[in-house]
Amino acid sequence: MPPTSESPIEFVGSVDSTNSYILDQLSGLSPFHAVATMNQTLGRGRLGRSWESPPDLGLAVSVALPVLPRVESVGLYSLIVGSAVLRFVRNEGVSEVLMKWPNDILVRGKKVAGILCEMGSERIVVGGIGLNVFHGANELPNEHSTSLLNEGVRVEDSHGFVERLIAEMKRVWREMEYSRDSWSRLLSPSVGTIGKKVSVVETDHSRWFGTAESLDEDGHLLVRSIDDGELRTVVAADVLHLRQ
Ligand code: BT5
Repeated sequence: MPPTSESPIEFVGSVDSTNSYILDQLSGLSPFHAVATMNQTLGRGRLGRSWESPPDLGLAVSVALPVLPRVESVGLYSLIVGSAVLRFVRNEGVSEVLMKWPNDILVRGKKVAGILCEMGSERIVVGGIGLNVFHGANELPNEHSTSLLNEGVRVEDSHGFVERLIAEMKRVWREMEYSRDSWSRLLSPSVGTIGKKVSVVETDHSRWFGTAESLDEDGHLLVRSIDDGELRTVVAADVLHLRQ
């Protein structure tokens, strides 16, 4: 379906990666142009990992987001998109949902959505969202994942669903555009990791433990190590929430 000026959402039957699709045609896109599919065949995650969305079960959406005045780090964009997805999932009727730094939306500890932001051009950042929608309990990709259906939320109209998601992104974008507050104050309330005991798994697979205290102005996570009490800046590692 071609995009219209009021609602530039392109629904495609199948695509390798909605992020790659948007990145390939950046120059012709208006702000908030979105591409969505229920059949993404080569979904990408962070750090070279993959995102699975079996046909007709998982939704993949990417949005051409206008760059925000004070935001240069891709990590901040990921948290801003995450805060929109968090609100959206809550509004769709899921309780006990939180954002795990830096890009996971979890329901009762299980991943229902993942976010991958990539810088596109000087004016556009691509916000990619993979959301598990129609998976039954036996169709989930692993034991750490869940879906909206698995959480009791039945989506009736996929198009309306994507429209509501994009509307939430636009609302969050407006709020961020006009706010003069620090990023830490704006985004910390959405990051459920803050205040939790965590295990930090570095990209070389080494692991350490601590308590997540706050965010810095680039969206990095500040974690107080239990080894030496030092406040360390976590930039690109994975974080696991530990039982409190
Ligand atoms: C992410 O990466 O969670 C970001 C995923 C972003 C996917 C969207 S879909 C639209 C757009 N187009 C793309 O090509 N990508 C974006 P990461 O934090 O690296 O997590 C990846 C890990 O999550 C995998 O290694 C698996 O362990 C797990 N995983 C894969 N598919 C999953 C799923 N459907 N549900 C839950 N976990 C999944």
